[in-house]
Amino acid sequence: MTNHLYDALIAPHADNQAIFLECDDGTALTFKDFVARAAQIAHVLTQAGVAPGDRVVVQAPKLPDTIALYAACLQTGAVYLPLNTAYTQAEVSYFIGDAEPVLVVCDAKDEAKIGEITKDTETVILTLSADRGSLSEAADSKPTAFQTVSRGEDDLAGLLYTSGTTGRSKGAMLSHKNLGSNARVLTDLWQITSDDRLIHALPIFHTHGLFVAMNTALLSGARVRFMTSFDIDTILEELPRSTLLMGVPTFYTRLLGDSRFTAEITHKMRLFISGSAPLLAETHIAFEARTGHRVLERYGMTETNMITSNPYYGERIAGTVGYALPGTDVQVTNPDTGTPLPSGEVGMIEVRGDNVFQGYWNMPEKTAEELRPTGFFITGDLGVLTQDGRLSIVGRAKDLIISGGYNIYPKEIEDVINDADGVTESAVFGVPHPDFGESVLAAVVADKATALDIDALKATVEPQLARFKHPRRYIVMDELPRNTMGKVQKNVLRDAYSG
Ligand code: MLC
Ligand code: AMP
Repeated sequence: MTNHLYDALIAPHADNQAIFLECDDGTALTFKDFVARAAQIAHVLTQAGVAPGDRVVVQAPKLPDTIALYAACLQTGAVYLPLNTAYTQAEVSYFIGDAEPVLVVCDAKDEAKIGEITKDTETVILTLSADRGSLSEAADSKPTAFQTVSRGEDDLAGLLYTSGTTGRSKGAMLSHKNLGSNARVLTDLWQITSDDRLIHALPIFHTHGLFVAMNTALLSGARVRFMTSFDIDTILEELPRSTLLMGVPTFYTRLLGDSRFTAEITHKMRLFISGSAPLLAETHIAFEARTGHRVLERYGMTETNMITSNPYYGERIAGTVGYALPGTDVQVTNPDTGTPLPSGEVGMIEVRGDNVFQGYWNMPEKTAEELRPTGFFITGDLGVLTQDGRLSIVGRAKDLIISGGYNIYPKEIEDVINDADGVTESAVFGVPHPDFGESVLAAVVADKATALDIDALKATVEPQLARFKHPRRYIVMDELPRNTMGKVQKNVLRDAYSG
């Protein structure tokens, strides 16, 4: 029986007594114990009726059992569907409706809310919480071995939702091969081995913290300092005994903002990796000046896993995202015609390779729009290649705000604001923010007849959207700036309200 990803990431550790996860409370779990725990959870999944190909929705805290649940999904052939813990009931309701999971695993505090969403379905709910939960308790009494379900490289391993420019989130279908190939390439390129100790302070519901960080650690047998969340004091404490950090740019600006962050405490560190949002060249330069380390910036997407990386050996250039990963093709095309452009010209970044997803769940038209018959995926990012193939991202063709590494699609927020009483229309846009990179503002045009009450508007909008999507300021305008075609000029709003 072969299982493409389980056999690569989990099975080899069945007898590995080395430490895998070190937690905030001082407890540690060996790889061997992790494999056994995943097997116990796999038994719980099958008992709950999860069959190969079934989706398991997970909106749970960052715990060792949450990672073991991911491994158990691989082992049982289920499709792992993680959700941001900040998502509201309205947001989660859409994902559950679209993905039709057999099982939802949530924090015990959210069980009633999830129950409300699934009440007319057969969906089973189990809980995972810091103080245990029904999934963990059920797993305790299960056997520590499980007959691994056979899965091929094209079978789905993950379904990760990414918001769309139309406002509706799209589920990116990721196969065993998509995840396995990228983990191999990154582990090799970044030279990750069992001698490494990775500081893991990212959430585990996105590609970065789950696949980039955990899959490479599992593949290489690296030790992971598994932090519940980003906490600067803990990071500073852990740096002198660690070798690797993966973070969003906010991690690096926060570290630089702290005078305790010195070259001395980074002397054991081998590699600092940044991604998910642009790392400002000034951050890269200041980081090197402070520590002597050049941050390695890489570029990726939920749909494609990682696409490019600055070199491990060789020049890491501030403001560039490096070369296409081995086995991945990157081209820059004319956004209107799709024709490849020569180096030096700005255009649409497109990517092809084993890392590129299988399409959007239940959305064949969307898949056809973004995934060419040639296998190239149209990223929506604008970039330019040098003659020797080094990529720089220069902008986005998609209307997207990236705040602290979280993607925020203005259309989703505009739809909620426009539905509120007293609003004619709105435009949501991003402005530079010193900590999060970008921050969300909303320009709102009120109905002529009413005086808009911003507090009432917030009270309508905010319960529907995760906190990180909330506009930090509402600006009431008589009308939105538009070009001659009638299109809202968000660049005009951005220029007017930056700073
Ligand atoms: C938290 N808040 C945010 C926010 N994170 N607001 C906007 N954007 C964010 N990213 C809110 C909180 O709700 C809180 O609201 C307030 O800001 C202060 O919170 P905090 O405690 O200071 O934030 P913190 O917990 O420190 O989180 C910041 C962060 C976190 C940057 C560490 O957002 C984070 O871990 N981001 C990583 C996201 C990520 O993994 N992205 C990868 C996507 S994959 P209040 O109520 O107090 O006002 C991908 C592909 C690829 O993009 O290439 O990798
Ligand atoms: P997501 O949809 O959450 O997977 O986010 C993917 C998007 O993040 C990409 O399309 C880029 O716009 C952005 N992104 C990821 N890495 C980088 C980077 N190093 N520099 C600039 N943008 C990035």
